[in-house]
Amino acid sequence: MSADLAAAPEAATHCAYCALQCPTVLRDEGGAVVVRPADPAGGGLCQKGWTAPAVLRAPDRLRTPLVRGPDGQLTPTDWDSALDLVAGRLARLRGEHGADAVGVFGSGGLTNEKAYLLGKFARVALGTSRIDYNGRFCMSSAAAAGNAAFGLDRGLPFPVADLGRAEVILLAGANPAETMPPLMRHLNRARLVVIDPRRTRTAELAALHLQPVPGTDLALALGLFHLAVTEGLLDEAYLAERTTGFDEAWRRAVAWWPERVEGITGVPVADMREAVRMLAGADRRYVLTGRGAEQHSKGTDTVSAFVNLSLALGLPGRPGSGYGCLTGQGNGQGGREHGQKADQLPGYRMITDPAARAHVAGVWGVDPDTLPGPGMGAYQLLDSLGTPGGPKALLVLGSNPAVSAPNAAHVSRRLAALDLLVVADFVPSETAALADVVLPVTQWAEEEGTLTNLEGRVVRRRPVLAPPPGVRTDLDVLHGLAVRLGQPPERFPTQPRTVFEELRRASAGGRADYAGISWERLDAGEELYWPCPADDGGARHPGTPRMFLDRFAHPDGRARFAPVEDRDSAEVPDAGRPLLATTGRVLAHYQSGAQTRRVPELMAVAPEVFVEVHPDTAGRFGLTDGARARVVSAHGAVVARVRLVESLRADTVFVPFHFPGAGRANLMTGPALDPVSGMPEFKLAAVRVEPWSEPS
Ligand SMILES: Nc1nc2c(c(=O)[nH]1)N[C@H]1C(S)=C(S)[C@@H](COP(=O)(O)OP(=O)(O)OC[C@H]3O[C@@H](n4cnc5c(=O)[nH]c(N)nc54)[C@H](O)[C@@H]3O)O[C@H]1N2
Ligand SMILES: Nc1nc2c(c(=O)[nH]1)N[C@H]1C(S)=C(S)[C@@H](COP(=O)(O)OP(=O)(O)OC[C@H]3O[C@@H](n4cnc5c(=O)[nH]c(N)nc54)[C@H](O)[C@@H]3O)O[C@H]1N2
Ligand code: SF4
Ligand SMILES: [Mo]
Repeated sequence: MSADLAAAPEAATHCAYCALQCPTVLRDEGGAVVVRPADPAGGGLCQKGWTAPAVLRAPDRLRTPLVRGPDGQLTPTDWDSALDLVAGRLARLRGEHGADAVGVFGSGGLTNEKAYLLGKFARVALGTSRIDYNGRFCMSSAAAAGNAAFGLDRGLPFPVADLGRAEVILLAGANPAETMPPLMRHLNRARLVVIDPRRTRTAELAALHLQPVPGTDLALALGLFHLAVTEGLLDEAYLAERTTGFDEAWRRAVAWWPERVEGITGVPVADMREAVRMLAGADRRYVLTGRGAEQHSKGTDTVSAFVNLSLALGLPGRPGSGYGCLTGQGNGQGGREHGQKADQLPGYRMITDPAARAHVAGVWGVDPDTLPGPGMGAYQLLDSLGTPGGPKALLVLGSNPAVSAPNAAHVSRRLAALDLLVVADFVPSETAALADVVLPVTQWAEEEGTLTNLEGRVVRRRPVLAPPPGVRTDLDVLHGLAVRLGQPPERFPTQPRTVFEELRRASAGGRADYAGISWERLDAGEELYWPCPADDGGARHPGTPRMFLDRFAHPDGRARFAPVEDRDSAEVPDAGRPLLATTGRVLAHYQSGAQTRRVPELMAVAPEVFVEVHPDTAGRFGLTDGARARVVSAHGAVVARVRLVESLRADTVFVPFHFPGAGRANLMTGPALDPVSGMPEFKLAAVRVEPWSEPS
């Protein structure tokens, strides 16, 4: 067991869950962990943060490795037997079918150290190209659009606190009042423009709520851009000095005049005009996107269209204004920088770039030619499991794709078709339940490391509690497997700090440069945002809270407009499936619910899956408030309790995705992907809704 896990009775750390990474103080009170906000005046914690310690002592917490026995049951075993078995079978599959017969699925919930070591494990110990992670399902469309526009992808290229001084903020498809409640203290001074088909708690706080047909944000953003031009609201000096590509983008957008856009989106022209005038008329203003705009088969183009709008008004790279994406997972930002993404190496380097390969191979002490090439995105990876030529084994760390991946029935079948599914988790998730080997790991309050929050700031995770006997860290698991696969032990360190030191070197000179960030500096209370290059001639680099103030990260220093146009979504309603289903979150649950469904206080508030339906729609389809219904798409059906919501669009229904079994929202989502980012169409399925009663 790692020495770093010798825990202190009180520890300053951060929340277990989302990318806001609220600072907390944990106290071990005789084995019961009590959490409190480190900065109670500064926004506190949400319900999930307050109740997170319950998961540490979940009655079904995994405490011993499990191996599926001849009787088909998961049976307790010891660590050596479990690791010997996994390594032996991985080596055999690799020997028989080649390195790509083994796949790896990571997570934006993993610390920087875990994400880094997981990528290294895949490329070096396994030699496989088949690695990707759940961040593909999260902000990958915004990342693709951000890289194209700015030459670099940091979700918020400014501190969140800057939002507190904004006059106007446009939120496209984000519901922070439920998904990041403490963030609202930074948003409540601004006039908000909220774009959401539902009248969410965030929309209720808005000065202006645009309520489009789901999946039409691209048209809407084109319409807003069009109005910015035709109303004479362009920032001409900014366009000339700081951007390229306006003419081509405008040549496309010219066809998206407001009346046409109203016809597609249902948003009145007057409201569009009001939104653009509000944004253009203020000094300090932001355009922010969330998953509602991004999780579509045209998500990248949709974000690009919102970036175009923000560039037209001169916002990015200007103090007090900007564009940003509200990244979601605890390490949603760091998770995409250290090499667990199919096409990347640490430092946000591209795996196809010979110089990047040479640098990282040098740090790893291997020949660059032995590093595999790019793999495939998360959905393609899951879709290929157990197919001829596809991986026959999969190692999952930090994700529950049986619930959270799109086209869930199909994905569950693919997981079941594997020769070997290995899941490291601390609770028996729905994916762990399908596994051949389950490895019990530590949780946030029992381990140490770093995460990079939604504003690109690196925060320290610190332990307060010793893990239960029988439980190991993810780093220990990777070390144990790597050594059994013939790697030198020192190549896979188990001390997070040692891994971080290596990560600094591997990221040095890359786009996400952490070389100047040390645990000493973090522990001394410095707030360090990447890029933070190594000390330069003695002066410590201060990190980069605000990016792009002088130049964007493209070689010419300019931001690029993207020439985008609207197109149909993959899901189009028809007579048999006349409604549009969309999905998302509720305050009380986190993601696939594997953690929060184990917290009694949260289950009391949000016990089961529901489908929000407008009363008129309910009347049309014979649905009753509180009764159960089946939401049926071309891909599958979800059973959920009907909740009538007067403020919803009549053509739209909404299902949260936190629930298991027949209540999985992803039973109805399909396999369509964004062609650039590989993002699934999580936010749209053409459906019908019908009354349902339990078969007797
Ligand atoms: N309570 C809670 N908080 C969380 C999480 C959680 O699971 N639970 N997860 C974290 C993570 S990983 C993430 S990524 C973030 C996500 O944070 P958000 O992006 O705020 O969350 P979502 O609920 O997925 O989507 C936001 C809104 O998009 C709307 N929407 C649906 N379809 C469309 C559409 O076509 N267009 C537009 N404009 N809007 C649409 C939905 O109605 C929803 O209100 O939250 C983080 N915080
Ligand atoms: N329909 C629909 N589907 C969606 C979305 C949507 O809006 N609609 N949103 C998508 C988005 S944005 C996201 S981010 C994904 C998230 O969905 P998932 O990838 O399934 O994320 P979680 O539910 O957080 O799953 C994390 C699992 O890993 C475990 N875990 C947590 N931390 C660690 C760790 O450090 N190590 C290990 N080994 N295990 C750990 C948890 O116990 C849990 O079982 O869902 C996506 N799916
Ligand atoms: S907002 Fe996010 S980080 Fe803050 S307490 Fe809630 S879940 Fe935790
Ligand atoms: Mo996410």
